[in-house]
Amino acid sequence: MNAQKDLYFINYASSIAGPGPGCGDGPLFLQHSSIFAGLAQSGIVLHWQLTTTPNVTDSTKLASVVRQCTQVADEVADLVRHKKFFITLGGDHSCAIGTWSGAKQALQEKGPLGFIWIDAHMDSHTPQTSHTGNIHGMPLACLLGQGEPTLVNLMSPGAKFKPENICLIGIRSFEAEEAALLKKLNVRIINMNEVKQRGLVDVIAEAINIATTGTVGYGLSIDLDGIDPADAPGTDVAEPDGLSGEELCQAAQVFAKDTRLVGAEIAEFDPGRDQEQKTEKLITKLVRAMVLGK
Ligand SMILES: [Mn+2]
Repeated sequence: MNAQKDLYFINYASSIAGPGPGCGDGPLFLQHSSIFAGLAQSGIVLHWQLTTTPNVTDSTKLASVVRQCTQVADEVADLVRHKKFFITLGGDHSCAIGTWSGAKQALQEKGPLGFIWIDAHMDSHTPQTSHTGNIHGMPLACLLGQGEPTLVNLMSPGAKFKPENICLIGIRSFEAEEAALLKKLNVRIINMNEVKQRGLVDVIAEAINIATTGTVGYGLSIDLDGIDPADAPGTDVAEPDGLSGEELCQAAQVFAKDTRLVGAEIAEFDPGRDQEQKTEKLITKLVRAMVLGK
């Protein structure tokens, strides 16, 4: 009989920073999914800590993101301080601003935090470069200290990560301005072509090395659109030719044994676009792999 593992969830049930309503339903859909509940039979004790949603009192989209991300950040900071492994469920990827500002807050006195970003996109726009104005295209830039000040300075002033401790994986769709920002900051980007050449196990090993060199721990943010739409159709901004869902679940087993990983995030699940519960099942499998290593 294996020991049970505790897992703490934070639901960012919001799509206010994305292109449409879909992914805001993702977190509560998973909380009430019988497939996802199967994780309990695998030996994971599921703790549902917090759900944030847009509120009629939010004066603007930005105000809503700031309020919800602050709630997420407070909860994450508390969990990280108590060494409780968490997963933020999105919702659109603006949740990353809250999740990682909170993790940074908790580790402020200990040292720097590293970061692995798995996504089809760079999410590295600023309000000046964004073509859509959607904040879900900006979280990585915010976490690097670039963009809207209220988001950049959430919980603490400025960047939450050093560029040299960040690695992006699976990138295949971006605008020139984002690529220019990340290039200027010298952030390591492992695009989809390189993943295909080397395999995910190898590139994740490199990413962990980047995220743990001179840091006290690291975070992992997974946008489901990083995965091929054939394996994870339940997202709002699908990009063809992505990561194999099966290969990602295999490779993600490495995280279960790595105590330097402080927590993770799985964003952009739109249950309304899922087909034959493929994405729902894949998220469940991914969580099991990351937490139990099997
Ligand atoms: Mn994203």
